Amino acid sequence: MCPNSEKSFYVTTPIYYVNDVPHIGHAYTTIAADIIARYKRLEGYPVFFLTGTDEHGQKVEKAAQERGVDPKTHCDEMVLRFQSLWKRLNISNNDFIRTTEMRHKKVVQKILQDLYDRGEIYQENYDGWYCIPCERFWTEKDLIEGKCPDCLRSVNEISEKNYFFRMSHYQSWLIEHIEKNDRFIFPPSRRNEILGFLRGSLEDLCISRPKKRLKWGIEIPFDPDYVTYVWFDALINYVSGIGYGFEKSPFSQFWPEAIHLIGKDILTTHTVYWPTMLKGIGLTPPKMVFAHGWWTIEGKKMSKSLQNVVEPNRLIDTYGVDAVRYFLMREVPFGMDGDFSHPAMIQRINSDLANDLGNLFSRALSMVVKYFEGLIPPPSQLQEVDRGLQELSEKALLQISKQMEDLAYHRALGSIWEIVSAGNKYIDETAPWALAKAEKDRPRLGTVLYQTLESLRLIALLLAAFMPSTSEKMWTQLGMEENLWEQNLKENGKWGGLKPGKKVTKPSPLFPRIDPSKISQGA
Ligand code: ME8
Repeated sequence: MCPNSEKSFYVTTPIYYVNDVPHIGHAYTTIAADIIARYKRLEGYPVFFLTGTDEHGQKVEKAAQERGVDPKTHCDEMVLRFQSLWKRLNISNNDFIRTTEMRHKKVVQKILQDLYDRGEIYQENYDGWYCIPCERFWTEKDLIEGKCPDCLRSVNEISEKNYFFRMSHYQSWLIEHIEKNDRFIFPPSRRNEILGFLRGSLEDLCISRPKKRLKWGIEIPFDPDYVTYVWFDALINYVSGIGYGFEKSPFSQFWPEAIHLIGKDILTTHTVYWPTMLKGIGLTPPKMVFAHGWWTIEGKKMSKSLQNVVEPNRLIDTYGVDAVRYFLMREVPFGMDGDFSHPAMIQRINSDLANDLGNLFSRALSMVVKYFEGLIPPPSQLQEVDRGLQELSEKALLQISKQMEDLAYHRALGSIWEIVSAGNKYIDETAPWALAKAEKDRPRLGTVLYQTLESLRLIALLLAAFMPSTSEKMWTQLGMEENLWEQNLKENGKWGGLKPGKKVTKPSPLFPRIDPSKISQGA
């Protein structure tokens, strides 16, 4: 591997609330982060990938109360559900941060004290409204017909003394920062949304809750009667998770190279609260906040009952990990809303995975086993059709690198499938089964099979970030002895890496076809 020592790459997911079990929405963001982390590692970047859980606040406290357990016990149980799902989904995070950990609490308190000492925090009466599901404060004028403007659920009236962060001071700085850095908020529609929001006046941010109301939080270091507002606590995970304030931590290498992947529901907290908090303590904002779209389930908003229909562990049991990862990234352009349905999933598996990719792989390998005793034949005397496959693959490789830079996962997969289709077309055109009939055509048959297998080697390399287990399987069956994860896309992505003379293995189907009648809608 050739490390790219100039730049580092840091990617994060939101830290998920542990009031409930993980669902497909959580899986979506985490898979997306895993894909870019794996891809960047294959490009030679030092990568840090952080995910974790958001464990404080009223929502979690309430969930624990309803179960009749104390909040910490509740968190300790729920966090395992997230961690075991990430294992099953092959998530390659470098660390997992829990906001109840001491390493996080210390950083939150240090930042609060720092802001207080700089005069950025003051105390005042707060009269307003609070939405527990969103853990957000609202003023009277924000409400829509007396309800939370984000989720349209009931809000609770609050009137109490609280601490405030002088967020309003940073309004013009923030607008300028967003305008100067056109990739800070991505995609551009989200950037416009925030610039629109910032045309109104930005208020100061209430960052505390009196302990008499909420105990489950991080104590404010300069006033033991209060805990920190859960969003102020949570956002800090992005720097506490890489050791901000600690010597010899990854922080100095990875900040501010961060890309925060989030859903569009939490855009304001990440693009308004977070950069102003960072500015307040003298840190540079992250490189990018990418807000993806929202999944509905068979046309409906996700609810408790629908969550069961698409419970991630059940989806993995039914379809396999890589098919789930593939579907979520291929079906919907990253950034747009999407709809999950079992028929759409089955269609993708049967057509893209079993038919296009699976068939190409097993056809090519079977012929090497049958006609060359499994030994990869050397190529000789390339014809135009052979060079065509090579050129198309090389072009796709360059395209994919640009598409991944924009996190355009569906397009990158589209480019990989251009190679898959070209491979299938190449086999149809060169008709190796006909070449096998005459001894004199052996060298030509060898060339055709070498070219096909080489395109499959590139496909395995390019698909590795998206479908890690499938790629590993393809890689070993193609007789590649080097560790797939130590490859470098630039060097090993060049045509001709497949070694003649190496032994391939008899193919086992990569993706068995799924009979739709055997899958109940409840999966
Ligand atoms: O908001 N479609 O946590 P959370 C797509 N703790 N993505 C979805 C989704 C859906 N239907 N539902 C959820 C929180 N998500 C805070 C974050 S970060 C400092 C604190 C994903 O458990 C999406 O990434 O409510 C969304 O932003 C996140 O889950 C919200 O997770």
